[in-house]
Amino acid sequence: MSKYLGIDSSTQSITGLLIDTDNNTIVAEESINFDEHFKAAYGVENGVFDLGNGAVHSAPLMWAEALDLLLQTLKDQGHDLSEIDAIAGSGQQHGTVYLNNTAALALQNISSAFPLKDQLAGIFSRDTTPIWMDTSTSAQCAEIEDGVGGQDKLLELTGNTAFERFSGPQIRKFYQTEPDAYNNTAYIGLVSSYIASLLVGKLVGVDPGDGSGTNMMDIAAREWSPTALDATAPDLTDKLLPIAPSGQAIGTISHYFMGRYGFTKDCLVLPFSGDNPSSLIGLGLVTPGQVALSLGTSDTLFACMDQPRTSKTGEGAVFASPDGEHYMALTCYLNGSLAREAVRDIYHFDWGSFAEALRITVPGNNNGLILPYFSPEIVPKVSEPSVVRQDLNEADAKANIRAVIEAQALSSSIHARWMGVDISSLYVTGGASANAEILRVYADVHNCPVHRFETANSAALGAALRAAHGHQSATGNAVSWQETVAPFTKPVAGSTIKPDKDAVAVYREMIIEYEALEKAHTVAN
Ligand code: ADP
Ligand code: XUL
Repeated sequence: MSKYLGIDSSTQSITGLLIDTDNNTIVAEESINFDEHFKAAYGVENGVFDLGNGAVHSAPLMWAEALDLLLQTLKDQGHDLSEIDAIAGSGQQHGTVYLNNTAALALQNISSAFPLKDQLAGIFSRDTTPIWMDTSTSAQCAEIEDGVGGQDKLLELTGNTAFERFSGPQIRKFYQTEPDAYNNTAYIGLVSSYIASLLVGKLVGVDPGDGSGTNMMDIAAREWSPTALDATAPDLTDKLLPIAPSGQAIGTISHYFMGRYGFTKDCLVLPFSGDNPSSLIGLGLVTPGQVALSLGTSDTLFACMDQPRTSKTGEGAVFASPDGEHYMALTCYLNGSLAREAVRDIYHFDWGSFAEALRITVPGNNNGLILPYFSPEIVPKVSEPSVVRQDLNEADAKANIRAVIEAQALSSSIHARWMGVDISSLYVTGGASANAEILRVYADVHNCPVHRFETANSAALGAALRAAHGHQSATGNAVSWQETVAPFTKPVAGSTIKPDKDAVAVYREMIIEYEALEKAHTVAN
């Protein structure tokens, strides 16, 4: 029996996905929603705290508690966790976790008699932690770019211009605003490496996939860049562990998880990566040129590339692929599901009537347009929420719903140009990919077929596949990435949505209008 577990610690939930590679099936898929279980205890809303002025944080202790609940739930459902050969995982990207000098020992001595939350509360040098939705670090972005010798230099070195949500600017802000707490920090990890550290019972490093989302990693060498670290904060090298190659196990599962959930001592743990790099694998994008779309809390459009093609305009980000070989190009929108939920809730719709609204309104929306920045936006850069309507009556619920989806799809086309790939098909994942009416708009805007997958949890699936690939390599049974991903990444039969040629023609015109509206109301990134 060959079973592998993928864990994705995301913005609103933590997901576990268990695969069996003997018969190529997903045998378990379970999510723990943070608001549902922890809103009362931690006060999160949509998994986060909005602290104002663009600062958005979450609670790393809550993520540990959620990990316990996830594994307990899988065990209670009757899954025999002793059958799992290896675990890998992913985390929402960029979020930083700050631990003090008691953390290493606390992880090592943890007792399986008590839950993680009772034993780990003292390990943090910062109780809440900034996540990818945080837009409060524009000043630090400029300072870091200056510090390395300019924006072009940072781009050349790390693959990315400075982004507010990236870890480096966030670390710099912490150092500047809370110098004592910064000095009390012994270890800085990302969401990914923090959850991996819990599993192996020792502090572990960040993988290149997530390291490339920090503005601190030399993208060519896949190692921390001393120049970028110096420009970020003092003594940073001492607080970071070396980058951990994505394909090599970081250890075996700790006695805590063996005692509590029945894992065996041989269960390998692979480095965790970012959720988007993990989705690249989970959608089978191991060949350059393939493109996918994730409609989660954030919406992301991404492609697999041979070389790190960079975005000088700051529209896109480049990450190392956890396949150890390729790169991914990514455009990330903050107003993904949260904007869809905003318009759904304003008009008191549910997802059923939301889909119906899309079904009965016409492509092009009778020229009604919206800029759907219910929250600040990453692409294009918008620092304050601002919703702009053109030829659109705010009272017309159905037209507003269509306008939001059309805006998101048109924007995904405009801001994919920098990737330089010809989008001939789109592989779609994330919670909103369940909604075929949304996917229809994407098929028509991009003029290509859209494929849906069995699971919307592609990051967790990618992690499970990475666990399989890593375990097989470690035990002398290495298989190619193509062979690893192929059986699990076939689109659901009959799910493909083909473009409609009349709608395609409408959107070809509409994109010009939309781009003009966007340009009139935003600054270039
Ligand atoms: P994340 O991994 O970022 O936490 P998910 O990929 O799990 O997010 O997506 C969760 C989101 O999917 C929910 O917040 C919800 O807005 C959205 N969603 C779920 N079902 C539908 C649907 N039928 N139509 C549109 N959106 C949906
Ligand atoms: C990517 C990004 C988000 C997070 C949360 O750069 O910020 O997609 O990874 O999913």
